[in-house]
Amino acid sequence: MIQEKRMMYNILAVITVVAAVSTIGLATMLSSDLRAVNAAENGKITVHAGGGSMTSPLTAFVPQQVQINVGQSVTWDNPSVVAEPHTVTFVFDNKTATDIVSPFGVPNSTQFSVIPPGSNNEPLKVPGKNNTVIAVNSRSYVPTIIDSQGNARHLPPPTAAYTMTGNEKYVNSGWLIPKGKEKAFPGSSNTFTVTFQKAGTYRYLCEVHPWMVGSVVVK
Ligand SMILES: [Cu+2]
Repeated sequence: MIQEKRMMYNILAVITVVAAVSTIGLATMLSSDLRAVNAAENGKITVHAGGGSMTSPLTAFVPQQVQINVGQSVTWDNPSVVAEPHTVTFVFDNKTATDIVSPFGVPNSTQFSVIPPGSNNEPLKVPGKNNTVIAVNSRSYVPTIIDSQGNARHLPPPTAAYTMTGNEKYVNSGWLIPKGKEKAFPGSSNTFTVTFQKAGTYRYLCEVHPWMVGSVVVK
């Protein structure tokens, strides 16, 4: 009998904890949604890339879809509690799809020194190939535009702004890091603002978490 009572108490305790955790999670998501709505009401449309809490990070865009008029701008930020990077990446030409890390040939030298000296870091050389390293891809990390002719150029971080003509092949925010947490990712970005000049539906994804997708509907 006592054991049965104990089991009941245990089950009740588990249910209470699960309910509390769910409520906190829901409240976090709802407050993110509300922040986005409030931002839009002030005439500035903000979309959050990521968010959530330290133990339950959110890998999603909030809101996932926004609707704007031609000439309006959308700003993406990263409100994550941890220094989790996200990108806002429009791939209009599949040939311009890319990865966050990539192998690169180093024909002249493979001598790298770590910064700061003595830190627990080492560049990744492809096993068996001393002249090939794996490195972070600049076209993912740095704000990058590839125009209709295929010419790539970078925009200056950390708060790049770009006016989209609608003829680009690739438009990427670079790695968005929560403000104040850039130490682990020097030279990364905090926000990315795009002004849309042509009506249409613009879908984008995060290169770090490819299941993170969103869209901007321009009327
Ligand atoms: Cu992401």
